[in-house]
Amino acid sequence: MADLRKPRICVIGAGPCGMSFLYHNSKYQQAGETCLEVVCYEKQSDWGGLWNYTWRTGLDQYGEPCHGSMYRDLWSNGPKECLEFPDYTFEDHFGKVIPSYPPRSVLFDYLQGRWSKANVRDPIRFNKLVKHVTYNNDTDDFTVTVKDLGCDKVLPSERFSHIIVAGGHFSVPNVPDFDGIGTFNGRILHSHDFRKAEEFKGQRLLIVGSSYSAEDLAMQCRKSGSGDVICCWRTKPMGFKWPKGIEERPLLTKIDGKTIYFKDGTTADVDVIILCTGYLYHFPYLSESLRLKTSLRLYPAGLYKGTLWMGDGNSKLMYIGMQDQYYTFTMFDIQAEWACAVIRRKVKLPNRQEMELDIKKWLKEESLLKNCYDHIDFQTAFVCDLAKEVGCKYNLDVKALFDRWEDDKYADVVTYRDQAFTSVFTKSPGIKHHTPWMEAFDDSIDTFVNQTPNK
Ligand code: FAD
Ligand code: NA7
Repeated sequence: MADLRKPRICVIGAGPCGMSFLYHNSKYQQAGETCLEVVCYEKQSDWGGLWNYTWRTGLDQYGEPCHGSMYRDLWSNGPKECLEFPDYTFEDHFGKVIPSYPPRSVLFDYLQGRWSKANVRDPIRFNKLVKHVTYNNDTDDFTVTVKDLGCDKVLPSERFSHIIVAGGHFSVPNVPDFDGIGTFNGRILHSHDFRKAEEFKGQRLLIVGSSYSAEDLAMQCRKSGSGDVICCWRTKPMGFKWPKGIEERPLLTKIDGKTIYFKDGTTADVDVIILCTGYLYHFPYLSESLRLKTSLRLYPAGLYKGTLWMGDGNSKLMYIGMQDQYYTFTMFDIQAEWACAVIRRKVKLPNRQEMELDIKKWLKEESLLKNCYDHIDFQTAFVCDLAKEVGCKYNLDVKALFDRWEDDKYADVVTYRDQAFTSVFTKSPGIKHHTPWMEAFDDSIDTFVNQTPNK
């Protein structure tokens, strides 16, 4: 049984969220606070979560569902100044100012720089899949069962006083069915399995969905020479001023051969269907009473401060990064810092009734939001509230940058990634990339970073 006087913490996942927890735990230790035992189980063979790119799709080398949803051509879909860590800026990492929309490899390098500097790899057990987590009412702790994927062996169960769920929620595709889809004479894939835009050169595409993946895959595929792209929407169109070759239509109603029928009575022939229909919250490893069940939203119900599970577990199970995300790395980081502070009793939890009331207040505010600018305001308030709780010395509010990003996208979805932003932490003026995004095909760190600033 875990010694409850001394927390023993299990972190599930070594993606940005789990790593932020390890980072803040190590900060406490560096500051001379008690050293708590933390074990982080990661089913992949390296850290980084989605940022640890894989070419694989379907099942991984161990026969487990492949976690990766990122594609090779991915470039940041928001300015890096919106996700920059105040205590480890991009300038700290690269030693110079770099443009605002880096490719995937540059962002991953930045993340790894912070983790390596803090030396937080030690607690991670790689190739270890968390299979079951249950809460023990009688002993007020958790039993965790883990499989060593390399040895194909379930290890003896372990007991922990706290659980940090940081397994991500953009890995299990939501795959709807459409009339006639089974007879479609072409390729069908979900964005989870999309890896390389070049593959679709010359192909006519139907993209289902009207959110980030739909927008980005439409643009990526056109950039790489695809044929015409039709994006179709269920609730509302994305509404950008699309470049030639991309259009939006209402949702499809049926498919016959290669012909797609849409709600507005139009038809089109396509070669490929890409389902950009989002992801499921899927935590099969958590027992029912510990399992967050939600759709993608800014404030998943049942989490105090968007983090602490109000169901079973006696306030000792926390989820990080489960929100819909405008803020990413800095939001995960402040949630992780808050979780550390709760475990170390630096932040005192109010009684249950007050926690419920706090959740209700946020849910009410969430229900009143009308557009993306409101969403950004809401998440800014969420991040700043946590920052206040932990006494964070930095101002994490980058709402003005997010608002400008949205304006840029609506002004021109082709050129928004060519804009330059100023870091709120270093105040160094932003610089433009040497090549417009639409013409930039070399996404290596070297090419992106080692360029002459255009000042
Ligand atoms: P993940 O990155 O998913 O990491 C979770 C980790 O948990 C993984 O390593 C996984 O292997 C591990 N894990 C899961 N279950 C288990 C288990 N049972 N046992 C052991 N280990 C387990 N964000 C941005 O800021 N900028 C972007 O440009 C951007 N682009 C994106 C593009 C795509 C296609 C997607 C899907 C997301 C994008 N994101 C982007 C958002 C992304 O969600 C976050 O940046 C970040 O990766 C979330 O971190 P996480 O730790 O919550 O989850
Ligand atoms: P999202 O943001 O969850 O969007 C999913 C989209 O799929 C959204 O437009 C949905 O329409 C649409 N959808 C879902 N189910 C259906 C069905 N049955 N029929 C038609 N359309 C459907 O997922 P993304 O992959 O775009 O983004 C996830 C993350 O990846 C994001 O945070 C980025 O960082 C990258 P709705 O609007 O609900 O009608």
